[in-house]
Amino acid sequence: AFTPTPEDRFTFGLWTVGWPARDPFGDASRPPLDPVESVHRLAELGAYGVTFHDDDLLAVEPDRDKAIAAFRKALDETGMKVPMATTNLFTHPVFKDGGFTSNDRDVRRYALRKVIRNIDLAASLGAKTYVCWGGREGAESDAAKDVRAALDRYKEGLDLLCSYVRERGYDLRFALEPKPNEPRGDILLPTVGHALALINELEHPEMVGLNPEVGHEQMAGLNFVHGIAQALWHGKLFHIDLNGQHGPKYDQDLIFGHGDLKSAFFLVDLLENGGYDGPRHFDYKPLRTEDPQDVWASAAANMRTYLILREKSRKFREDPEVQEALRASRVDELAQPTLAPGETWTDLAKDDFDLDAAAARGFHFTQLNQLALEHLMGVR
Ligand code: GLT
Ligand code: MN
Ligand code: MN
Ligand code: MN
Repeated sequence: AFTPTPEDRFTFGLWTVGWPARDPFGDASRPPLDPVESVHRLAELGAYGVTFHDDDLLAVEPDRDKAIAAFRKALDETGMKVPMATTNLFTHPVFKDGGFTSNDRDVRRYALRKVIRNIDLAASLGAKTYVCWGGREGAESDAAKDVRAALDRYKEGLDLLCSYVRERGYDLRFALEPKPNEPRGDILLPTVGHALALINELEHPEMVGLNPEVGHEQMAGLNFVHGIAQALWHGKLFHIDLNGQHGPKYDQDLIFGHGDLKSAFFLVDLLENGGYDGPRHFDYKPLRTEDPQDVWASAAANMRTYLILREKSRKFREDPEVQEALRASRVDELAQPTLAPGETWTDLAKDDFDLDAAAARGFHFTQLNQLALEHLMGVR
């Protein structure tokens, strides 16, 4: 029952299963993984597709043309899709002060060329979303970065990329991925809210949305489910990075559900009922302790956890006691506009309102929350 199929639209970054587990304190604990093998293995596990950075394709084959040919062949053989692609503007030391917002103008121009080259490949593979994670766009010192100028350059870069996509006639939209810190001390566009605000200043705001990552908002101490709900409300949830995180600390990139499980439950409930129809994309890191076989167990665990939570959410919504608790908590009453059609502020004065009675009314949220937890814990 919890076996994924392509209809579930699960996707994985090549850089996730392919992470050789090099960290700031230790060398790689696994050998490099051929993207061709990743495509085949993920297809066997029931995934719908893969996503990639330009440089991910070169993990074992340094010749770009050969690497792309082998990747295309694997996609053809398996029927795997590429709904999203992105650019690595963070590994090479040239990007140490950023790509689009490096103080070094030559680097900014190189970064844009690097993105444009991979956009052509992404479009030819049928990708509909192009992610921009500005991991190096930031600073460690407030003296070192003129943030207002950096935002001008961020906008300039995104405007230029949008105009490129329009000129080429590609069916491609951009998705910004917020993160508060790591690898920079402070990263620009640290949260969903900051990124949404920048999008409104762009030449083509309709072409740019978000790719929020579970762990990144939680690193900032924020409620991911609320962030996703607001992104949906703005029509800006173009894509999503699912993973796990234990609160504000370094970016853990755990398997989905292996961090804050309760938040993962409410997230799946929102994605399944809130109008998101994009891929369910996992951006996690198999633990450094794991061997190459364990990597595939970890990939499967992401999808299985999602499917279990999807089932739990369905049962939660169907449970008559939950429906009664939702009514008792008046959750549906919030959907009712505060003024009736035709009313204005003058009508507010006509209310026959009993202040003491309203103040005394309880909302009974405890019962509702407990029911959710009991569904999640599997006792209902
Ligand atoms: C990198 C980062 C992720 C981003 C990827 C897209 S790459 O691993 O940590 O959160 O989504 O560039
Ligand atoms: Mn992360
Ligand atoms: Mn990551
Ligand atoms: Mn991510």
